[in-house]
Amino acid sequence: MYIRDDTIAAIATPIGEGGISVVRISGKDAIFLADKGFRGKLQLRDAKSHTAHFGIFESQKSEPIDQVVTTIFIQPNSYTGENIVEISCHGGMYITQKILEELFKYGARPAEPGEFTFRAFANGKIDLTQAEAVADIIHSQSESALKVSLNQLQGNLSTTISNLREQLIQFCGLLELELDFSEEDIEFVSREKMILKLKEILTSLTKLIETYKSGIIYKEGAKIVLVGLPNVGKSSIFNILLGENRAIVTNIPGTTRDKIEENITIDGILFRIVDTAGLRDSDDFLELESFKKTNAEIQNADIIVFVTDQEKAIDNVNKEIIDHLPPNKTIIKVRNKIDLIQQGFRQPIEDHDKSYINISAFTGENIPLLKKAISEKIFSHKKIDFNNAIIVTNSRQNKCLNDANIVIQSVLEQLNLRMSNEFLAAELRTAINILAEITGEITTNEIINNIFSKFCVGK
Ligand SMILES: Nc1nc2c(ncn2[C@@H]2O[C@H](COP(=O)(O)OP(=O)(O)OP(=O)(O)O)[C@@H](O)[C@H]2O)c(=O)[nH]1
Ligand SMILES: [Mg+2]
Repeated sequence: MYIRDDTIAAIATPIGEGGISVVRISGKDAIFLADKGFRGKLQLRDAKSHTAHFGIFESQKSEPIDQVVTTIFIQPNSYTGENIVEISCHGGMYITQKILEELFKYGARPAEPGEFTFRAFANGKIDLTQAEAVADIIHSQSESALKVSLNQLQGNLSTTISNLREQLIQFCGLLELELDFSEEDIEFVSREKMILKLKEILTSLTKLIETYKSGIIYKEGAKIVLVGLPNVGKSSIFNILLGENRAIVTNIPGTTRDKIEENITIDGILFRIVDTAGLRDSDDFLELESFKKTNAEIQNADIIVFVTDQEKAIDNVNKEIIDHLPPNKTIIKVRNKIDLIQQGFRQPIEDHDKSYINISAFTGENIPLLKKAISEKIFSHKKIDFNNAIIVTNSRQNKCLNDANIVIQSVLEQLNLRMSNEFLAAELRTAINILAEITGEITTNEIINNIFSKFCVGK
């Protein structure tokens, strides 16, 4: 994608029938082109910015297509920084497409995916982190993901990065200045002060890098995997957490064969919950294939919910499964079917392990407790203030932060070794450029295409 100043048009609302649809036009001729089809009380070229106008939209042959409301944004005060007209028509696919086609006849060009947002970036309305935030907002599936992206759209990450970059530019400038005075052996900045400041910058970078681990969970959801022996109630727990009868539940051990995955939100955080086949000794081929899948899910889990039937909690087979779970994973242990004791169908088993949560997928007892344990475990290190926290959620940004971190670490080592200014300044420039890549002040066509091609047409 490259910078062009022609006028583009696209449908900005989803394809299909709805209350209204919006056709968006951006470019220097946007208002002029919209005026060719619009018949209202006034001509759009005479309208003020940020005003809405009711009228009829006509074809080139002066046939009315629909009653519309046009909204005018005059450059530079618009999403793209160019003249924008948004035509809201009745939400039918035929009408919307027809208005768009007429606009093409009047001289607009079909917009490429993400081209409106690309223009906003190219015209300095937003930087790359904000463009990425726009995509994330559209795709967000939970309240926390939305808040984190909104925060990024407001430019908080960019500001932090720019501040760090600014400090590096200052140091680099001073080092280069010293080079001009190299014969006089002047130090414009003490090396001790520089080391101290660079360490501070490293700390800030490290903090941002650390947020990525939570950031990716906010954005894509943490994976909860239900594991245990057959028939202990994994699918029943899956269904009750989901709030619908998605997985088949029977009293036949080995009911679940293939893993089932669904999204749920707990405390505004997205989770991907996976029901798996019960683990047991078997030589049945199908079952062995199921176990392979269960094991793969265990490896990918952020949280493992180990389920046991209250009656079997102290069985050796149970212990064997627990011992084989990866030790680096967060495990929540639950004893299911406690209703059977309460109703007098079973005698309680002598079991002193307090690390279990006692639940009943049947009556729903203590399911809120299980949910609470899940949401607490996932961010056990700290509670994040979604409204203000700067959280990195994007692998591209994370890679740049890591790269900058490595370069600055090496600058610090070289400072200690009293390396030459030329060398230090060159390294600092590299770090400065890497940080500029995050916000897009320095970028390549490949990065741009990669980011904007993920948008839909009309955004
Ligand atoms: N009384 C009682 N019965 C339960 C409870 N949870 C599940 N069950 C019953 O236990 C049986 C097995 O439940 P499932 O949810 O299919 O168990 P599973 O662990 O998914 O079993 P597999 O898919 O075979 O591994 C069914 O008959 C359920 O109705 C519970 O909390 N209380
Ligand atoms: Mg099951």
